[in-house]
Amino acid sequence: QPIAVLDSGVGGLTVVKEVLRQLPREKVIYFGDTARTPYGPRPAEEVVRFTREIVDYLIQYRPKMVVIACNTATAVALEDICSLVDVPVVGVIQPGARAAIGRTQTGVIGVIGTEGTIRSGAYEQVLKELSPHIKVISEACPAFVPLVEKGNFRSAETLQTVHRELDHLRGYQIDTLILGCTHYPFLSDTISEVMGHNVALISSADETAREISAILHDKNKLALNEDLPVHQFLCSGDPRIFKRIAEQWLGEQIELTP
Ligand code: DGN
Repeated sequence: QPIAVLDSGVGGLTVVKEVLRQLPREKVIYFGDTARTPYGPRPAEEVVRFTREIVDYLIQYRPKMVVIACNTATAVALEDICSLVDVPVVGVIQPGARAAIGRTQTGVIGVIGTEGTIRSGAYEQVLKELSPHIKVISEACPAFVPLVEKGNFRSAETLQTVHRELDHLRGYQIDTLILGCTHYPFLSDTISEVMGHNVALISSADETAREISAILHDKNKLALNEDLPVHQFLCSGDPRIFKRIAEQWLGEQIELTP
């Protein structure tokens, strides 16, 4: 039984990469909605509808778990999807928030994400529930996802864009910055350069993979097969761009299901 992973585009591949590293025996089926990316600026109802459509589609592969590897969709659709399917559903917000609380010394946590994620206040709510005195500085960075979807991870344009969006965050005492969008780990070198290397970057991808591992372990659902699985990748937009970015990021050839 595979783990179903979905995102608005290539961002969820940051979660997949960590899952493959931490759980090499697990088979993944991935759906990137590259034809309708970005989700960030879309109204919440629309993101909920798209997420439902994708989960409805993926469920035919009989996954043992559904991972919403998109912060924007997690923020608005997690509860809805939990009531829709009868397998565990994992979002990307709780794991990153928990890791950030564990890491901060100054008590000031920065959160960057899409407009949809920041507007929802989901991180702020979870962080304050975990630790009421924490100070949260949130910032939407709408220019980042289009850069990543073009495969533009490290260039003068990327550096300039990251400076423009993040420079003013350096005035606060942020020592921990949550990359609250699964696309952002593609830019983490540049983000770290701009924020300063003493600011810890929390990737929701790494933390979510740990959570997936813990849930499968608890439920005794870890894959035990001897052979390494063949993963399946699907996208709704241009398959060539998706394949190029996926292979570059994952460091291996992938099969793209038409
Ligand atoms: N990867 C999605 C997220 O984590 O929010 C965002 C992508 C988008 O569509 N803007």
